[in-house]
Amino acid sequence: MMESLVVFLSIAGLALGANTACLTVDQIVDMVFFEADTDMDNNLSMQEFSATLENNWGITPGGAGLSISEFTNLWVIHYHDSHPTAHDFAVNLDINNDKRITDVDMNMYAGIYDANPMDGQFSKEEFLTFMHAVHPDPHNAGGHGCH
Ligand SMILES: [Ca+2]
Ligand SMILES: [Ca+2]
Repeated sequence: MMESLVVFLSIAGLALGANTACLTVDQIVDMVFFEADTDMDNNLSMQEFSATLENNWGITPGGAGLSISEFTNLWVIHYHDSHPTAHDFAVNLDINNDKRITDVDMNMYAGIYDANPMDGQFSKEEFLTFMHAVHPDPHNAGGHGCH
């Protein structure tokens, strides 16, 4: 609990402290887990994943989800990527290519990346693999644009 709080505060400090502070993909994943891993077992159950999608992003089962630009704008506010980086991320997330980010996309990605083991939850390692694969950030730290 304390450890997560300290991680979060240091990340929040980074995010708020300076416009030039980029979050790495690893730091974004830490933030996602801080917000979404409500039982703090370092795994995102699909219930936890669905709850954060619904509460933070308005992505509900069977719902309309977000347009690419809506998702991009929300992502920039949350995680301080540059607009082009966030936009490319949104386009990659739209795996069924219907120009919307919906639970269909999220479920497809969960099906791909909940793989090691396939146990109905995202370990942090699985989520990192997912984010590194889908986020346009080159794999080196701080390598992407931010605002
Ligand atoms: Ca959990
Ligand atoms: Ca889609």
